[in-house]
Amino acid sequence: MKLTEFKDPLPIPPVLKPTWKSGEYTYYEVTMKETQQLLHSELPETTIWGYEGIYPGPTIEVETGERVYVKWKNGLPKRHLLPIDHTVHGAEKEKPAVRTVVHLHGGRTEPHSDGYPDAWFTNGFAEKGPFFQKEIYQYINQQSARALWYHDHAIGLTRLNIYAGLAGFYFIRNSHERSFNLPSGPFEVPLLLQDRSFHVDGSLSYPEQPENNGSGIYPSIIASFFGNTIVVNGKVWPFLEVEPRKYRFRLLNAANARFFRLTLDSGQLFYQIGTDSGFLERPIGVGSLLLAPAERLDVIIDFSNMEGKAIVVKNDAPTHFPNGDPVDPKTTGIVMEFRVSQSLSGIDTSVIPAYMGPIKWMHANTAQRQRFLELSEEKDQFGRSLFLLDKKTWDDPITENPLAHSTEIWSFINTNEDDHPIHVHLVQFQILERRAFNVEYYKKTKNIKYTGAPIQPDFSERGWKDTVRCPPGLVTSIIISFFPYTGQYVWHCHMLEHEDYEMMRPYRVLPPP
Ligand SMILES: [Cu+2]
Repeated sequence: MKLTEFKDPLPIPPVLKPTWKSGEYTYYEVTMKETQQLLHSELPETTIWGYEGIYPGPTIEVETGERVYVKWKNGLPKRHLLPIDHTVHGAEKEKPAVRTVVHLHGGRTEPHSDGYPDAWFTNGFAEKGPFFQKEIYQYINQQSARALWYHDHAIGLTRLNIYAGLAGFYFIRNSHERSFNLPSGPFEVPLLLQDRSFHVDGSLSYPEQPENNGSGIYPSIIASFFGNTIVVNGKVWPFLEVEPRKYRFRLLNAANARFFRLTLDSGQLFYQIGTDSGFLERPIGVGSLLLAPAERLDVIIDFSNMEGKAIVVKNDAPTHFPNGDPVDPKTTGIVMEFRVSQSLSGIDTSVIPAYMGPIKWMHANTAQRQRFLELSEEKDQFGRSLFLLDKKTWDDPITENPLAHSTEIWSFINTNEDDHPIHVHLVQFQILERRAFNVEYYKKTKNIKYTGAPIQPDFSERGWKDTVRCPPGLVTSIIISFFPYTGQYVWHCHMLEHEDYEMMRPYRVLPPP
């Protein structure tokens, strides 16, 4: 059964209303609930898990410096919607099947509010993981305007909990952003991109075992999930009616493992104004947008003079990325459609700013330390793929322990075939360079023999980031300052099947001596 594309309008997640707001702080309560939602009008309703019972969750909007408290509550049933692999660390049979913990991705958050994977809790906080500290999380939002997102991070279940629907946007706003006169209000649209597969009864389909993996484990984790439909803001292949004017789109790749490389079939450019963590210095016009899982892009599309046109957003990122199978042009190659069918409600006075302000560039010679960290593919005891960071598992002792307020270079040596999007909690960083090296020689000797000159980051990446693509055969170097908190965080690959199966490590920011 092939669902008809562009059948349903794009939903826009509602903005969450605070439970309490004073001059000092804002307080939200958010309950995770199991509900039914229509993800395509030709499908029966789908059982999903949503923050406040909707998928994606409501958008949280805050100001720079606003003190925000959120009580994340688990109101989910005892039984999981999706197949749990009990051989995965943290998801053992004796643990509660339904455990949740919320991470605000891109936030500079104190450790006990960061959603540490072992700080999980069950319905009504009846049971709690060993790192659980508090019911109400604090976010001080000492960050400039940008798009963050909140999502589940429970140990051994993240891929399943996010697949069930537990993700939403979190925008930080400020007067600097407002001074640009960007398209706003109805002309600013969040786009949360995912892929999903469905059973004919409308229920979410997630593989229970990799094909022919011979592990004998059932259900078994898979190496990467790729769905056969593209879902935007919780609708399969939606359309959006627009006016002939400029729109700002806040793009987020919230897929488990799929990369997106987006183009407009009108041949138009996207004007990119921001990265994961704020504005670029200047806008860039680009024909295609590449988004690895967890990356965000802030772009403007100008629909002026396009009255009556239908513009399809296409995707051509191979699965796996970058060396996998091509997408199917009739299904996973299609994302959504813009219909320039509405008449202009008023003159478009919004602008694409010529300059958004300076970025304080960090230089390699300011780093106190450089760490070389291999991204490797191994086999587990059952013969399944196992991806590791620096050849270590989640349970190995902590080895990344930077001092607070110190600066380090982390160089990710990718010796396997996948491009891994590496995310470091607490911090934002800049990409210094990528450089080709001799993989076979490295595997034999553990020495890096470079085979090419340093490659500068893409223009689209020349800003603050919290997630970096680490392509195969390259050493990808980022520069990070660790502040303002000390304590224990995690860093990991954001392909969720990798993250859940050992491609995640704790790290600790130590107080200065
Ligand atoms: Cu990975």
